[in-house]
Amino acid sequence: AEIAPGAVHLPDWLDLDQQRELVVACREWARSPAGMRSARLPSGGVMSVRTVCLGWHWYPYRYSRTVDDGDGSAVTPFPDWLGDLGRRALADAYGHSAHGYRPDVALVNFYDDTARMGMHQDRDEQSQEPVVSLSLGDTCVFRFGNTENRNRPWTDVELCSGDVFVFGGESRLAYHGVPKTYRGTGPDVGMTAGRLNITLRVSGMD
Ligand code: MD5
Ligand code: FE
Repeated sequence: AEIAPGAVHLPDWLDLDQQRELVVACREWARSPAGMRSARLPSGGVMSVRTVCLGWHWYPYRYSRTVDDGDGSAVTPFPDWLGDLGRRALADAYGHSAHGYRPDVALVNFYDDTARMGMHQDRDEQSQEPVVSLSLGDTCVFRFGNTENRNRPWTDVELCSGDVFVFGGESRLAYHGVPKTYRGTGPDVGMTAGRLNITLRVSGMD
């Protein structure tokens, strides 16, 4: 379903085996030296979401090759198979080949049922290429806003385990957030609780 120009929701795109394999991979990435961590904002606040990055390390509001806001360890590599998955998702969302799409960053976000992500734009990438979002575990409310400001109008969409959402074109710079995650709503994909979101992005850097 196209929610807005360039914003396409593909419910139940990943089968349960693919979801389980991604959960296993996330668990492995979370154990890497760069680990799952709550980013500290310049305001002094700490994000309630916990994040591990692949390819490039994101921290508010830039990318680096090493964990510059932590122990300086190397960033976990971005695996080729994840780029392949992103190209398939993009092709299915837009109905044409995406052979030129080369994501080199993944942000893996973990939400427990108290975590929230406030309305924001993703503008730290030096590329306007689409973002591919994969959801695993508990269902959340994803709030898709407008490109002007963090206020209404917005559209609330429930994202469930296995759903894909692609944000490109006019929607690439829309404000968005995650106001709610519903505890205990996910299928059995190897997580005891919470939601994992994997976003694939093109950093536009070398
Ligand atoms: C999440 N993560 O569910 C979301 C999925 C983040 C973040 O927002 O910054 O880590 S990414 C959703 C997204 C990306 C780029 C553009 C738009 C949405 N959009 O235009 O709505 O953890
Ligand atoms: Fe975002």
